Amino acid sequence: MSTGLANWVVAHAFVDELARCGVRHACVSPGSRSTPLAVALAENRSIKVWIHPDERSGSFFGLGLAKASGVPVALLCTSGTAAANFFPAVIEAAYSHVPLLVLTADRPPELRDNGAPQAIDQSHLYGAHVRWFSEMPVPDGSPGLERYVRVTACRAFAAALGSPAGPVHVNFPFREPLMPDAVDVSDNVLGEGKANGEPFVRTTRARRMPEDALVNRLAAELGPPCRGLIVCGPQDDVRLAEPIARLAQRLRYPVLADGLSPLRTGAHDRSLVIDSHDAFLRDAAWCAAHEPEVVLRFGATPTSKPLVQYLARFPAARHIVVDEGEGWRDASLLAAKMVYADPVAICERLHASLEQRADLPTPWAAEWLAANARAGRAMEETLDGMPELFEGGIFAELCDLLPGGATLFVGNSMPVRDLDTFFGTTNTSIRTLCNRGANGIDGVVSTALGASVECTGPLVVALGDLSFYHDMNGLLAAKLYDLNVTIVLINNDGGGIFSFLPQAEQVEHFEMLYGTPHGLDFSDAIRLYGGEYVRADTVPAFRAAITHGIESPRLTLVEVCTDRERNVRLHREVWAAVSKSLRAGTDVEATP
Ligand SMILES: Cc1ncc(C[n+]2csc(CCOP(=O)(O)OP(=O)(O)O)c2C)c(N)n1
Ligand SMILES: [Mg+2]
Repeated sequence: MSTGLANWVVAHAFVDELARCGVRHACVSPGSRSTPLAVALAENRSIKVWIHPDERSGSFFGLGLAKASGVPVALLCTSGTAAANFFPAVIEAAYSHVPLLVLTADRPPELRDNGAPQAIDQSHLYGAHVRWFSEMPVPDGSPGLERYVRVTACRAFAAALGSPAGPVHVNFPFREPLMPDAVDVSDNVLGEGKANGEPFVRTTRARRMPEDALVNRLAAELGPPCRGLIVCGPQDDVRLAEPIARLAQRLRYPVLADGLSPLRTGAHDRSLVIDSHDAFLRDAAWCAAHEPEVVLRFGATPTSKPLVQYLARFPAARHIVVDEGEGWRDASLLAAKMVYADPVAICERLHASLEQRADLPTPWAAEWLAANARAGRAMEETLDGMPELFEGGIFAELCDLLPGGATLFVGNSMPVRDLDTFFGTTNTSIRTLCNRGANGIDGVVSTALGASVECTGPLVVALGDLSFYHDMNGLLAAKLYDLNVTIVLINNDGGGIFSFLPQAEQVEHFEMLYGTPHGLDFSDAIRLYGGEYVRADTVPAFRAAITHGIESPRLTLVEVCTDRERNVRLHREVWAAVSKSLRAGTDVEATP
């Protein structure tokens, strides 16, 4: 078999298996060495190819597709620094448990480490950030190779969907000529795929069901009347809302629901859901008077620092962390128990084995709900009294404005924090997403655009100006593929988050080192990519702009210009009003 044909066989067999396993999308960046795989992906009828000249944006776009769907997405690039440009998205996928199949083309061994062009050391390039690395052999047409390729593709797919899910790296050396002159398919060059269209190896993974003994032990710890809390951090699995809400109701535990958890929005029972904790847990006196005995945790570390600090005050409480992915998500070192089991199953089994508590309403739950109601009202009133559109108010508005089925993708820095503080709860089912694995301000535009492809409803992305600037290249995908998202650009001309830090007072060169103003006119950027620009400085203008953006078939950028220092003052005004509201009388306004 010629070298070109051997390359063709390896690439087509690998891609054929990915498609049989269920891969539907591939983000391909141009290059020569990757030709066999690029052609195989383009020729596969089950896989849609998305072309991204910039690998960094392309890999984040793939991350967004996989994040929104839960199905592994393939990335492909040529050899050299192209592969290194995938690194930020690979890291984010590793920490946020998103399945990615990272395929990098490489030079054969005789063209490595000896001055050959565009050759870097790609072996284990992403280090411990991938769930599995495999170095493919140089295709040489040897018997048995196709079988190995097919098994490896299935194994890579399975590893990406492991527990927890994450990125997998397969490095493909190809020798020239990269392509055969012609492929005579009648020669049966691809011989080994299963005739029934099944993958070569189908991996099945059972739900990690908790044993009876574990459920009974947990029920004994959680069941007796006590000051218990459920904390649900960032969690992309929307299936969890209903079972957690039902368990909370049975235990009468308040649920401290992160803005990135599925508990805040939707038709499930939200009567025990706490959404203003980020504001009222800043009040030290309130925290001191509300010591929990048991904390049952789901999802990643909460976005809210006040919540994390509140929990850390009480290390004597029994902290039970449920983590289906066998991780160790306990940065405050509080966990007394790590429960490695399917969280839906844990909730359902506990619900079934616990008696409805008869001694209720408890003052504990009532106090949390009352504080939540007071804080919520104080925030609303303070926002209503503001003459302008405040950064936090953007998220309160989006909670009211977004229709059912919409997705709100938020950037890191202040947007994710303001979402957590101000978004509230709603009966409308709105999905909230963020790159919260490594908290980067990179790749936000691309991840959101990728996610929009897998979302049925409209997608709105709200992000800061530096985050937008960081990934402006990502906008090309919106132009090339007519992706209709609405971007809310919160432009405070720099890094607004830093103005909340002690460095704002302590560091002489604060504005140069942290503020980093740029003075860019972003209306030009959005026009470059064929989008529409709308500026919104007031609440009514913002409402109209969002409604327009959602209805319009085009990419829309809604820019809200704010001032960093004033933004800090307004946040502090809100928090002061919340603290004051907690002390205004002792009546219980919401009973469980
Ligand atoms: C890739 C990356 N670089 C740097 C940082 C550090 N960082 C965190 S927030 C921030 C400023 C972000 O500014 P912007 O997106 O405008 O949001 P704002 O703070 O104004 O809300 C920076 C530089 C980071 N998280 N990720
Ligand atoms: Mg900013």
